[in-house]
Amino acid sequence: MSHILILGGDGYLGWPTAMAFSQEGHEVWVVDNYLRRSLCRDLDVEPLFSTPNLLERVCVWKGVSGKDIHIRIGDCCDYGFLSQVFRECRPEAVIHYAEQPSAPYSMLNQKAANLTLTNNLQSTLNIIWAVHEHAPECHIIKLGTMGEYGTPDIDVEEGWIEIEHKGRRDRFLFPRQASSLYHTTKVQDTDLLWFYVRTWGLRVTDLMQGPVYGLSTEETDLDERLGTFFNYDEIFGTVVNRFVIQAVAGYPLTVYGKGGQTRGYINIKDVLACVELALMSPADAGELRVLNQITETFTVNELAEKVARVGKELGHTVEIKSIENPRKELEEHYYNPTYTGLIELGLKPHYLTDEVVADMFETGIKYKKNIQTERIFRGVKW
Ligand code: USQ
Repeated sequence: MSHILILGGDGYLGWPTAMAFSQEGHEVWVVDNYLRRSLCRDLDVEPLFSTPNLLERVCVWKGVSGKDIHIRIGDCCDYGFLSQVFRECRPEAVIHYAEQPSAPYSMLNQKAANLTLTNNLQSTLNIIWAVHEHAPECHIIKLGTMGEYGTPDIDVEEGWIEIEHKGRRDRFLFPRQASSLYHTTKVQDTDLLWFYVRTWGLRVTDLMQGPVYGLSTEETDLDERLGTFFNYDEIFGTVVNRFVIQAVAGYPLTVYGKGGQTRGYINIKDVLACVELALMSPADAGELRVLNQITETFTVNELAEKVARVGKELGHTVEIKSIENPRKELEEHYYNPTYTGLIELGLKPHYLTDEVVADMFETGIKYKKNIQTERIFRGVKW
């Protein structure tokens, strides 16, 4: 049993992670400042169904599981607050989800850009310092993104690449070229972590995650009130989740541009499994371990076709509509990432089967009356 500190523990991934680790018998501490909730409120992009706040969530969890989760409401950018949490919790592992996670949000305007940059880098720097000062053996598990690599015309390696130059060889972080300010802050996070790994011998795992889909985990399924934050809007919703809700609402699936954009995807259940695998076999002191956290790749067109086919089988009328791409990204490109590290650690993937898509439809149908179609597309352009 470990002391685990989950930063950003109210979010789409944070809350399911907290329950999963609590269920495993770990002593779990959750920190959040409700940034995601307040941004959603300000932009009028509330999730598909409302979720209780952390105080209520931990009470429901206690009732369902008999287990305690400790919560602290505050901002990881406040070093005094974070230091206090580290002193109380004495974590053996810290899981860092405490970032502004949306590419479109980061490109909305100067204020949003500033918030994204400041929040993401300051929180990472504070975590590094808190580990250094209060828990130097603590394993930092950091949510990075596959978007750090971009879509280069060569195979994407798992974090590192050997380069031979003028007859000499060395190992470097794989070249990064992000396509939004949000993704750029993740590149900068990695640079910060790598600098302090070299300097102070920290132990760090950087999980390079692709877009996540789904909303069902073992623990969220125990009680409706334990559900996670599920966005379907353009700002905070990821593409598979959006397509399912669009199909339920009878809104043509919004394929951006040619739809040949290829990404690596992962089921929310596998996110929890990957974080647990990283926890169970920590990085060494002085190691920045990078794992590509995806289980299969799809083009946007393939995703739209899959959602449309399953939707039609379930009796929905589903249209696919290519719209002008609001983003600057390649719409047709080579993409061949390596993602063997987590499989070698023991990951047994849950793939995007028709059954999984059909289950997502079921939830969409249940909350259909809450879907507000004007939230689906606003055209945040860059
Ligand atoms: N897309 C569409 N139609 C839509 C929404 C998205 O065609 O209605 C396309 C996008 O243009 C993009 C792809 O689908 O090519 C994925 O977009 P997304 O919105 O699902 O994902 P993205 O903005 O890249 O960001 C998400 C998470 C982020 C995470 C990232 C992993 O919000 O936190 O880091 O996925 S990755 O994409 O590998 O960088």
